[in-house]
Amino acid sequence: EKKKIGLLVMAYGTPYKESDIERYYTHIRHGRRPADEALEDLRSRYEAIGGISPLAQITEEQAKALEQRLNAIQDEVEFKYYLGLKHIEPFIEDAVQQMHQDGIKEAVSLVLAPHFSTFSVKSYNGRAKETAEKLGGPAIKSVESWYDEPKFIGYWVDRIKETYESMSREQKDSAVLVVSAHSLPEKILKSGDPYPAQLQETADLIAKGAGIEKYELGWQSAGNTPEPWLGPDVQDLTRDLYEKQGYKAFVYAPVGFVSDHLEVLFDNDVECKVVTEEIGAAYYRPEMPNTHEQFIDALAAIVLRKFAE
Ligand code: FEC
Repeated sequence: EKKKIGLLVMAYGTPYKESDIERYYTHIRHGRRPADEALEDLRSRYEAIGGISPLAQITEEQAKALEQRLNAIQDEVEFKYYLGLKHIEPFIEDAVQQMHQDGIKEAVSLVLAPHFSTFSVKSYNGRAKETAEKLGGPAIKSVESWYDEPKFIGYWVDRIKETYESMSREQKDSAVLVVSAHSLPEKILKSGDPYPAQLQETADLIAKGAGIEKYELGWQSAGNTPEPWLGPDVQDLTRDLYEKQGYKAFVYAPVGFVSDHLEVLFDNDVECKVVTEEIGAAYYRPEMPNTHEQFIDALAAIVLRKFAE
């Protein structure tokens, strides 16, 4: 029998049904219940993308596809996936507990977000390791970031090339690529968080690979709090670029995310699109990685490299 290796796949999580929205939002707010107005606002955003988010299903499909791929490209060990979510069950702690109960001694953990930040990846990996330490196993090797993984870059390069090829000559000549990730409070900069520099590198690599000269970095989905968040926000950036450069086509690549979910289906496909319509420019948003083979291959390469360390 082959040795079983835990594949801890961690992701943000999403409400499974409408009635989960309140407890989910409360968890995101560290246990503080949101005001009725904020809750209603979130409900209406889910409503606008069809009631709930496709994220739960996509995350599970990604984990399954990754397990399959890992077991197809090597036969030394057998990888078994465990889903651990940040803000809803199965929580990260539940997944580690389950690995422990199943007698898993070694595991590799991967967050389904490419860029490291103390606010995101560090907290996922910290929760996993803390639980494993409390229980006395498994030993977890944690991937910290994979924003420059060649096959991941290749995924976006190909989608962006396809997008530009689908444009009319006139659009292509006056198009701009907006590469974005989830905004975070600006205070992360004080502790030298690598998040913005990693996004810049992802953008540079993609632009180079796709042969695109006009590209800009943007931030999206910032929280509604009084503190300053990383900017420019993608909507403001769109308006600003239009005013200064007169671009006729905007191509959004939300590379800080890997799935179709609220932050893309609403914040890009509804909110950014409203702005492009206002200014009379074309809106493009290439397909998210989801379970695309090229993307799953990228994740498999990352996990195997970590496992071999
Ligand atoms: O259900 C869905 O389809 C959407 C899932 C979803 C993803 C996601 C990714 C990230 N977030 C990150 C940071 C923050 C910070 C706050 C915050 C707030 C929310 C709210 C919802 C939400 N996030 Fe999220 N995020 C998703 C959903 N996020 C809903 C609450 C309402 C709102 O503000 O819109 C602010 C918390 C606070 O108030 O203190 C900070 C980061 C990512 C990307 C990395 C990752 O996936 O882990 C960073 C998907």
